[in-house]
Amino acid sequence: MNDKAVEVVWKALDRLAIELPSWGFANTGTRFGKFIQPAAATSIQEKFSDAAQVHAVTGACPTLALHVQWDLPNGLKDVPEVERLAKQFSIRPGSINPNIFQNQEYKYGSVGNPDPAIRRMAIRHILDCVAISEALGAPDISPWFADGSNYPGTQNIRKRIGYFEEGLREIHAALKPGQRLLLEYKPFEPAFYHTDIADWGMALLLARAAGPQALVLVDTGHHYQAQNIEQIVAWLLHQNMMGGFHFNDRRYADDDLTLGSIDPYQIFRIFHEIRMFEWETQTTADIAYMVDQSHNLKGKIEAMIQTVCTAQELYARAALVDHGSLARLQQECSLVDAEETLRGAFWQDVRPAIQEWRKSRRLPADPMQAFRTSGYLERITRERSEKNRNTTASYA
Ligand code: RM4
Ligand code: MN
Ligand code: MN
Repeated sequence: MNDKAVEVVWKALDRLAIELPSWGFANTGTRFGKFIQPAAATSIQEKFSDAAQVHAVTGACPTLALHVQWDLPNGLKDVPEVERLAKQFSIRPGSINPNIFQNQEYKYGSVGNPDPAIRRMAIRHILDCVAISEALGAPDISPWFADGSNYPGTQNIRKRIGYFEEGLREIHAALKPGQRLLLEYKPFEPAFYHTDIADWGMALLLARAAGPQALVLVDTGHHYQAQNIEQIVAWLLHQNMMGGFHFNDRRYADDDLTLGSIDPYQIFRIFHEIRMFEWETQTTADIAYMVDQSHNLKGKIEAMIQTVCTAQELYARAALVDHGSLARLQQECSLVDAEETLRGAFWQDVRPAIQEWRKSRRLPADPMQAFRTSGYLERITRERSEKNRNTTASYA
């Protein structure tokens, strides 16, 4: 790789910040049971501590996404504790994730529930999240709605659209300047017949109905098979509606696997759309790059390091696309040469350039190796295994 290419890679890496999910460090499971890891985080303090380890070896993860019900069970009252941990571990609180899917009340939905009292409960919770976001100076609130129905004819789909428009408008009215409401879509699970916000179009229309500070969040695992995700990203960029990502990979459903493990070219193509947009418009897209993975067999921290390094590699490769010549080749409809321009960047081995970047930033050249030799995993395994042994693994 020539010096110019190395410079492009370095510049790209300097810009890429990736947010880690607090829940990605805790024990998670499948629909059939949990497989408990002795080193999994059992408290918000341990989640901050683990995130700090990932940041220490990668230098790319300054923020931690928080799930309010799991991480701030007492809501606003827990803000000082979160601030204390943020300071202690030098990790800032990231996006604030409401939980409108776990309480018994939400059996038939939250903001789309036919019962006005339950809709009120859900809206109130999200309004609390807006206040928490403000108090923490963490401007993004990213709700994911499990709302939907499981059998045809059992719910009035249009009425529920109305409930969402109304509820989201009220939530948007509480936003302060700079705060953003990122609406995540998902076509299935837990609802299997209809999901109230099933795809990017529904998320976009609801965001528009809510107000200008509402944008769309793309979780890479939340699509139908074979859907062209980079085209969705291109549309959202074109509409100025691209708010953020939840990165993970999937083979079948919402598998939450580590990024790029199944299809790295897909993630590369997404990054390419963003870089091409930025090159054409000479702007920087204000996108929150967040990880949402919770695979239960790989070690939590190692899985996170793997995802962050993969994101860096694929982002660096996307940065290597020669936008000027690609634009010309597209204009000329030189199909093979245009495609080869893209593929040529994809097949570059950027790892040596990334290693040099890491060294120049006083980071370990090999983050995984650095983590493995740090002794951290052995220490937390000793400290946490007793607590984790007492965790329920069964859903029965
Ligand atoms: C959903 C979605 C949300 C995440 C929950 C736990 O599938 O991806 O972002 O918060 O899972
Ligand atoms: Mn998600
Ligand atoms: Mn998901």
